[in-house]
Amino acid sequence: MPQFLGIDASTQSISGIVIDTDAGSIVLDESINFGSDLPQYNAPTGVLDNPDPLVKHSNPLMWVEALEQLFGRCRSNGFDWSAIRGIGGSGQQHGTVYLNTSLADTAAWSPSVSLADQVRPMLSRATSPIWMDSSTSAECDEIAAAAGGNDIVVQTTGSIAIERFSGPQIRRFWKTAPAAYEMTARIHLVSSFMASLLSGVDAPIDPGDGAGMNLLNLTSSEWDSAMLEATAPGLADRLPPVRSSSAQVGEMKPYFCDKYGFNSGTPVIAWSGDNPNSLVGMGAVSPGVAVISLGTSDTFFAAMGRPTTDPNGYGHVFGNPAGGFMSLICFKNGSLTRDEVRNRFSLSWDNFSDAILTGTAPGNNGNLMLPYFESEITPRILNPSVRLFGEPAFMEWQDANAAARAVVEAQALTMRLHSEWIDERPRHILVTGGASRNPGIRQVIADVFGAELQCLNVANSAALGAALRAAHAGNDIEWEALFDVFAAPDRDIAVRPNPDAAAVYDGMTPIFRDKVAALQE
Ligand code: XUL
Repeated sequence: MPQFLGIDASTQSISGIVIDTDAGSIVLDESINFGSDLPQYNAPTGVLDNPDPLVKHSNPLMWVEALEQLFGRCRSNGFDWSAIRGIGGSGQQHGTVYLNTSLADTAAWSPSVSLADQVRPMLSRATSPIWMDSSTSAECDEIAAAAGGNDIVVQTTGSIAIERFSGPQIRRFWKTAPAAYEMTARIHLVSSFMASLLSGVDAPIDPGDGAGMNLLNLTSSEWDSAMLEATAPGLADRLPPVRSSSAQVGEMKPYFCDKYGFNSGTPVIAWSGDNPNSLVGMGAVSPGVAVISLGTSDTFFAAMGRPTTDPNGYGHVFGNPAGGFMSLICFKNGSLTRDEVRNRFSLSWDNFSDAILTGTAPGNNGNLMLPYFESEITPRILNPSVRLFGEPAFMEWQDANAAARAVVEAQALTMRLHSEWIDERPRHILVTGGASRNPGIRQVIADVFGAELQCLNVANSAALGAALRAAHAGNDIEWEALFDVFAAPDRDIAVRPNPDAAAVYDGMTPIFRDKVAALQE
């Protein structure tokens, strides 16, 4: 019974999904939460406290320890890792890990010492900037200027220079800690760092995640020497190579075989970013369907026939792990923002859904929220601000029903506005992520886009995509065969748009856009 493991190293947790391709079933779905399972790291949502609200870092040792907990907990619960025939992975995008040695230089790790203790002395930077960080505006300007302008940066890399992308983050490290930068032998993404830990080689970066660095030339799929030069000195020597998403990077390191029972020789496939993995996990690797992923960040993405770019600079082009390209737009105020509103009124998720579906109607009686509890990526808002417009009870946070609908309508309207640049209009939209289970949230998205929404049975499409990539790579299993079994939408929960809502949202979209523009001024 061939089984394949997909691991998702995300902002708030590390999860593993195991698929059995003969049985056509998921045989393991387990998660380690940084807040509840690793409270000693003081990062309940995976992010370390920092006095500067624009700085968002995590502790890479927390990720290492969570990986071990995942393997250890499943084994204690009786799961047999020796059945695994291939391992793929997914990492939160853009985050960087700084090492004073190449991971390939490490001697055999001792199974009697924790991995975190063995990795600690290898770090040349104790913390890792992650995708939520927006502290690098100056570095973005410097990189764009050195490269000849953002028009060139976007043509070359698929995105303008953006605060959370790895290149600007690396430049800031070089500027603020030049001695530590000098001592840095390797800079990995979260994805390639995790793949390196498992395989004991310096794992490459794939074009799916590599395109989120402002360093990869999209046409050649190699590091772009002009972008490297514009970013930091000596960067070419510090980056791992770029290789295809389906490349085998190595075999499971003896440390994991001895300690947790993996077979020696188990292939480790190149890891990719969480959004490229989700594209695979949703079975959406060909143009024509769009995916909305509702997680810590909300994202909107789709496979692209040709790599067009966003004239407003918000959207990105990444490598599609199944070949070609994908679009991506990222919204930072995702699940934590929905939670803020829900917690304010002590609503359960069922109450939250009922508030939307039975307590309010499309358009929310004119009540409208700008829900920027955190600084925002799309649209760009560096000074977080929450604004309420409409009826007095709503504006005084006294109307739970209107507040629940307002936050979700604002999120969906933002997605609609900022996805208009993508060439292919989706035939339908697939939704994934924790909040895709919520009927009220699903209905608002279907209504705002005027499109049918379909859901999968698996909430964590990034981990599933990583497992599917492991099954596809080198195993002669076609994508379509895998998608038919593992990524078939659940027909029972297809959501049709309410025909009366279209006119309401057509009218509301420009009002919302103008209020956001006023906030940005
Ligand atoms: C994508 C992005 C986020 C992270 C979340 O560009 O920044 O979706 O990948 O893990």
